[in-house]
Amino acid sequence: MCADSSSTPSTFSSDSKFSSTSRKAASVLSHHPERITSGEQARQLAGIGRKIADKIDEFLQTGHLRKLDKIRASDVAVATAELSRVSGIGPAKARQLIDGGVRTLEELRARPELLNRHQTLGLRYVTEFESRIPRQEAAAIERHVLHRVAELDGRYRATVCGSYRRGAESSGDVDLLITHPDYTSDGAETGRRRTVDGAETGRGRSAAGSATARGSGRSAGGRLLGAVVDHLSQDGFVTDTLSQGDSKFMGVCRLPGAQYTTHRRLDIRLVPHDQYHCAVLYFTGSDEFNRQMRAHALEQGFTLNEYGLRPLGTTGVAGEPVPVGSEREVFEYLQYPYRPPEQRNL
Ligand code: DCP
Ligand code: MG
Ligand code: MN
Repeated sequence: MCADSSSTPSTFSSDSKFSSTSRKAASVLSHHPERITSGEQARQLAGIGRKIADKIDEFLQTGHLRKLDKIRASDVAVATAELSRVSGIGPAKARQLIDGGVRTLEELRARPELLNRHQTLGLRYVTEFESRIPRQEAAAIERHVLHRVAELDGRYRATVCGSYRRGAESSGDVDLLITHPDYTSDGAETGRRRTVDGAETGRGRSAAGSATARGSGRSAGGRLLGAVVDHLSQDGFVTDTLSQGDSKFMGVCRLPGAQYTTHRRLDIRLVPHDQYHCAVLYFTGSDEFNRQMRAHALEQGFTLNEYGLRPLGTTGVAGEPVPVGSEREVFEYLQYPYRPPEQRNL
C-alpha cells in the first residue's frame, strides 16, 4: 500500500461504488506523508479501522483484494453484456474493447476506428435491431421479397423461414432461404465440387471465397445470391450489407414507403437446389425442435442436417443423401409424425 501515490486513492475516493468509510480511509491514506507497510500501522491513523487494516494486509501479502477483484469481474460482465448488444460484437471483441477502456455504447461511439463494417452498422442500428418485427410487418417483407425475387428470375424459389414461418407474433429478424435450379450440390453448373456436407472443395475456393468478389471472380452461387441482393437493393429495400459471401448475405432492410420506419435484420441464404427442403426444415427451427428431430433421425439410422438426410451404414458411416422432394418427406423417411411449422415452437 503506497500512501504517496495520489492517483489511485483519488479515483478510489471518488468512486460511488465504495462506502463513505472506505472513501474516507482512502483519503486519509493518500494524504499520509509516509509509506504504509502494515495494517497495524495504518490503524493508528484516524478513520482506519479493523476492516480496512485487514484489507491493507491482504493487499500487501497477496497483491490482490478479493473483494475488489469481484467488483471488477462484475463490472466486466456488465460491460460485456452492454457491448454485446451490438451486432457483430461477441465476447472476444467485447473483451478487447474493455481492455482498451471502452465499456459503454456511448464510449464506443467515440471510437469508430475500433469497429469493422458489420460492427459499425450494428452500433448505428442497435436499438432498431433490438425491437422485434411484428408479424404483419414480417408478412409485408415476405410479400415484397418474394415478389421482387420472382420478378428478377421466376426460376428462383424462396421461403421465409425462422420464427416467422413457425407463426410467431413477432420475430427478431427475417430469415430468407433461396435456391435456383442452376445451383446444385454436385457442382455441375458451378464448375467446382461441393461435398455432401456443403463444404466447398477444389479449385476456385480461394478466388471465389473472397466475400467481396464481384462479377467474373464470383462463383455461380455468388452470382445468384449477388443478383438477388442487388435487385433487392435497387428500390432501397436492402439498405446495408453487414457481410456477404457466396451463399450467405447478412444485411439490413426497410420496406419502402412511410409506414415502416425501423431498419430490420435480413439474412439471405442461397442453398443448392437438391438440398432446399432439408435447409427449409433446418432454418425453420426451432433450435430445440431441430435437436429433437436430429436425435430421432439417429435412432432411425439416419443423419440429418441442413444439407441433407443420409442413411448411416452398420459401421456408422453416412451414405449418399436420399432424394428429398418436400419437407414432409423428411418426416416420412424418419417415420416421425408430421408437424406443421406452427407446432415446432419447442
Ligand atoms: N438454427 C439452429 N441452430 C442454431 C441457429 C439457428 O437450428 N444454432 C436454425 C433454427 C432457427 C433458424 O435457424 O429457427 C433461424 O435462426 P434465428 O436465429 O433467426 O432464430 P429464429 O428465427 O427461430 O428466432 P428469431 O425470431 O429470434 O429470429
Ligand atoms: Mg430469425
Ligand atoms: Mn436469422
